[in-house]
Amino acid sequence: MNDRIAHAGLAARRMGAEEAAALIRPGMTVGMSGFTGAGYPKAVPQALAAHITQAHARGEAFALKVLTGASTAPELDGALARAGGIEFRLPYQSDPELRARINRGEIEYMDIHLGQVAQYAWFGFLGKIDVAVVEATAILPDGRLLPSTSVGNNKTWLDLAERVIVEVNHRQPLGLDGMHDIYYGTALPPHRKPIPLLKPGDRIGEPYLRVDPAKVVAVVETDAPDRIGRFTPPDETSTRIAAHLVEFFRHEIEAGRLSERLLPLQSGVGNIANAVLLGLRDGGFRGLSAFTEVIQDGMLDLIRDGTIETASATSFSLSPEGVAEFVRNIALYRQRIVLRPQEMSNHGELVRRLGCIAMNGMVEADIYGNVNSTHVAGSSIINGIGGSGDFARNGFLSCFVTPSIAKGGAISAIVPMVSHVDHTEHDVAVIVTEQGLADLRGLSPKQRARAIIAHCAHPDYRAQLADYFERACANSHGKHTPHLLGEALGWHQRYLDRGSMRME
Ligand code: 0RQ
Repeated sequence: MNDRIAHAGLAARRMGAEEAAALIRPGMTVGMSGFTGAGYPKAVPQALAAHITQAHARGEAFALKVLTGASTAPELDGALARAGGIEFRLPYQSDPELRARINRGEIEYMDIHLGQVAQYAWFGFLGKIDVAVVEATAILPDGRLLPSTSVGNNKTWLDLAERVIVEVNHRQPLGLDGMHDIYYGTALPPHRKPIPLLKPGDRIGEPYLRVDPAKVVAVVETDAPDRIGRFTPPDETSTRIAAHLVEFFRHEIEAGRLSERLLPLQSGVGNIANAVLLGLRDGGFRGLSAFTEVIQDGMLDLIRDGTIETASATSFSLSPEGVAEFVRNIALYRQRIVLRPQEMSNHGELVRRLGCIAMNGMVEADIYGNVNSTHVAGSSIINGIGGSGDFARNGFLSCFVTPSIAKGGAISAIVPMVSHVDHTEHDVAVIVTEQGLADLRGLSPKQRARAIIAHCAHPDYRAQLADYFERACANSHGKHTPHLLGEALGWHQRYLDRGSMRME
């Protein structure tokens, strides 16, 4: 036994990653830990990838159904995809190798709201979960697990899987103890009860993950950091997007629809989200709260300086500098941060009760406010819907942000019709680009189109969009949401054919 593995029976099941990986057989469904590059198993997936490569060299088929919390890292998604070892993957992913194989049609990928994965598994919609591979910070004397830097779907995988492999990562700080809140009051319909959470910082569960020690077939020790890249400092575009949003919040305060402390913030991943958070601090906001999925570097800064008082999430996504700061001040962060299972951090009931302000990135929006968060030209996936839909549908305010152009101006992020729909016009209240902000609340489709074209479109595309809209208003079959169907997706086709959406 050592200080991190304090259960005698589980200490006796320690073994190397290769031996543990050999317990996973072809065709199995494996639930792995990991959410936005944090808390994923570091050793077993790589050993598994090596086994798969060897099996393929012998001419044997070997592929798995891989379920996670959200995106992981090259050591998991990258290694297994490269080995040709994934036949099915769910939910959100962001690994370049995995993405390339999905887009080549080699891997089946199911994109699903992050808040709904656990119940989908509990409903039996994903079939049997054969093995859970879950990273922990430590194992307690009674066998419960001190979670690591993400909780994700770990509770569900540990409860449902027939067999469990635990990776105990010595690199994860023991100071995480007390930061997690694992709610065990969930039930299946028709036996569900209200979830007793009224404020983002409420603790309604227990700090540890339960697992039946009899199911644990292997304990593997690792000593490796989460692998998350550095954030680029906010550029002019993201700073302008942030400024538009901050001005909008000020306007809402003046109108009496928001207080100075706003409402719990949800902020997506990426550099724009980071810039928005910095914009709030620079805008003089204090005593805010967050009910979100991921805590990035930007949010850590705001918690330290008091801009944000309490934050609830399911994962940390910190750069190496962010990790160093987190470890340095972990006692402070433990008082301010709660990490929950993603079925709670992203729960529609809670998002609606708390009245979250949802701010998420998007690929494109159309003139009526439908949003595509996931696909390029309607068919190539970038990452996935993530939790954006959990918050957009249920939040108090649903904001989507993007630069108005992509690929050096060859693409307009505002198009006549989105090439893929993740968030329908009914779930979208505010669209922001560096050009401006369109407040769509209470507007009909044609009113929305005028606002989006005037405020969000890039000047290079504004006249082209206005021309489409006017001709659609004149010639469309129906005049409620005017479209010229033969032309509506023509902008995307032009980009594929000629490398630009511009009409010249
Ligand atoms: O591609 O890297 O090849 O240049 O898309 O775009 O501008 O860097 O923006 O990093 O904020 O990502 C929607 C993908 C935006 C993200 C998306 C190309 C662009 C670039 C990335 P390159 P940017 P971001 C909480 C909520 C869904 C999940 C979500 C996302 C690349 O925000 O995945 O919201 N959201 N989760 O060039 C073609 C366009 C494009 C385009 C951008 N219109 N057409 N390509 N790109 N616009 C977190 C979780 O749920 C875990």
